[in-house]
Amino acid sequence: MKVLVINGPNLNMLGVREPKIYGSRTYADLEAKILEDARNLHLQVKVKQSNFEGEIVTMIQKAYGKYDGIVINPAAYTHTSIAVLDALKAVGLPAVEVHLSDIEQREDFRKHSVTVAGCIAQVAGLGFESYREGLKKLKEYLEMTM
Ligand code: CA2
Repeated sequence: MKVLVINGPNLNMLGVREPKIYGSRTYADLEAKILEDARNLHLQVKVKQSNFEGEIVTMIQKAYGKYDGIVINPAAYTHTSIAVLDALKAVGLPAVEVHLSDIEQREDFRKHSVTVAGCIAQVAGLGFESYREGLKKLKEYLEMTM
């Protein structure tokens, strides 16, 4: 099973500031952890990051026909991007939305996710483990449907 992991804006800044919310590990640590989890789950995973909404839309579009599913942390675009939502709906690939922090317990503007409507599930608040749980949920879904 081939899975594309997409990380949105500012996640490349992990470990640089706000360690109380996002932890002190870096983006390189996150990528390494996702790839280790993927190996343990016997998934073929590619990890990508972009600070640009249109680039994320293009990543989702290009995943069509190449990957079996998507794990996505749209970061701030979670709360605003109908373009990312439409791309997820357009390709129709099963997607799981993940967040490091528990967005429901933060500022009001973070409580609502626009993009989750294009996903089969959401995992939030588990730090780096949110990605492992997201990969697991996606694998379970693919095993049921493929
Ligand atoms: O909790 C999450 O994973 C978020 O998707 C992270 C986003 C935020 O906009 C979402 O509301 C929740 C932020 C990405 C990282 O932002 C940083 C900010 C300061 C220092 C380092 C990273």
